Amino acid sequence: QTNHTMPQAFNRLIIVSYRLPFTVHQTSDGPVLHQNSGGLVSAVLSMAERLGQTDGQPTKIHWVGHGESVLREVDPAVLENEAFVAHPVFLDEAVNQGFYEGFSNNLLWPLFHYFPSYASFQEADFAHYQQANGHFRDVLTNLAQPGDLIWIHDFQLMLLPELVRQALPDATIGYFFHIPFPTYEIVKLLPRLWRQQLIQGALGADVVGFHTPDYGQHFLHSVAEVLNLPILEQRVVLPDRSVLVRDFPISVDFTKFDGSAQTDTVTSIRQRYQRLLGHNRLIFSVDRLDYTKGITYRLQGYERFLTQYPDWHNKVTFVMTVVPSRDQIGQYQELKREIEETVGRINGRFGGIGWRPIVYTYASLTFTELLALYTACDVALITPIRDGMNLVCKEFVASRYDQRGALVLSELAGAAQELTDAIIINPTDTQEVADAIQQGLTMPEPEQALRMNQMRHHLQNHNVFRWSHDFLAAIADSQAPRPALETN
Ligand code: GDG
Repeated sequence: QTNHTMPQAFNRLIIVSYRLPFTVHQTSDGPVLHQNSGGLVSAVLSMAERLGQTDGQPTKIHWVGHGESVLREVDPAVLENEAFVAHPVFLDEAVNQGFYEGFSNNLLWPLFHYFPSYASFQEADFAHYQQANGHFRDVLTNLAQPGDLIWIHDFQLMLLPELVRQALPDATIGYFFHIPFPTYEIVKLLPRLWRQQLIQGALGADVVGFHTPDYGQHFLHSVAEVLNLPILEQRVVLPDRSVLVRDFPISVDFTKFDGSAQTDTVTSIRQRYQRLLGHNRLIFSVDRLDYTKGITYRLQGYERFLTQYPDWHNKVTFVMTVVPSRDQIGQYQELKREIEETVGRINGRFGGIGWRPIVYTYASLTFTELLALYTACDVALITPIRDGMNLVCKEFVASRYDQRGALVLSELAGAAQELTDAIIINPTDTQEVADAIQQGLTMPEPEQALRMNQMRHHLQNHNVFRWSHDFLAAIADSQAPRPALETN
């Protein structure tokens, strides 16, 4: 693995995201924090290892995020482990509701994924969004010291970079956007004041990062349209400084997936699954319950495949896992009902006593179960209608140390711009999906190996450590003195 070192220019790293990387567990001794694992956490932990020492101890990462109310009572010692110090931002329930469920999940999420008809424009939600971003700013201004690097994440905190900039004009701030940034035609649907504040908000950072060059271009176009600011190459020119806007494609911890896939635990779960499924060929998908993930079109594509390629009846099983998410919201409940109806219909139409064409679960998998399925399947079917990046497809590729399996990937996932050796499809074209499943199931082994190796090679080099390193290095670079930018 390439050694990506932490730029030396910073004292402490402060990560800011809506969620803290902990889950709270209630025990008889009171609440205990349990550290989550995930891409961002491992990327940040790898940075921690490279931050060096403070008073003979590894330097800890500070993480600011929304604090569940149980954390109000806890001893501050509980908010710290060997790697992190958590700084909870406590929000009033109504504020959190309007900010997170309302403005973030019911407006920005659908709008920025090109589902404007799902977007709910509520003035009260915007007020709560402003208030909540202000609470994050308050916690940060109490915490930050000169020399710190503040790295803010995602669409819930779009106003925060500018709020921090106003309070701490010399702060070093990075902002990374994890979802698509849409074309100006979509941004224009936001009331004038909202779009001005959101774009201005992001520009409080020194560097604004996106997954793909397109998202960055869309953002720059909105900057020009909404704020009428000059843009020079990839920099927005402000009176006293400039902001670098660039793509930094997020990725996975390649070595972790590659290594874990080869362990005895994963192998034995994989063999158990294969036995249970009668050694059928396997198609696999996993996503959070979300209308952006294209689950219904995927089912229709599979149905078309079963209709047109009947030789596969009894010989193939589609294991489709949907992970519970936001299912208190009407649109998500409706989607869940639609998925379950479609699964029932397809299983009823084609299945028999000894064969279920779709094995559907609405639950989360453990990490080892996930790896067992990544490595057991013949085809991974990843068909979002819109996805900022999509890490599932990258994890699947990283897990395939055996160089087998085919990836069917939507052209509307950010990842499709990198994983060009996948079978790239349009998810709404159910005929194309049906044919891609057939192509994946019948792909000769040498071709599977060739494609898989190209993609693995790419991910080995473009892993999550490179992502965080490149982002932080761009910030360090933006701090270096440079001649004033001039525009004509
Ligand atoms: C957002 C953007 C962007 C899923 N089910 C289980 C499970 N997972 C893990 C996967 C993967 C993660 O959740 C899902 O990541 P994605 O990237 O696919 O999707 P979003 O949650 O929508 O993430 C997305 C991402 O941010 C990063 O910037 O790529 O475009 O929408 O890591 O492995 N993990 C376990 N059990 C499950 O059942 N253990």
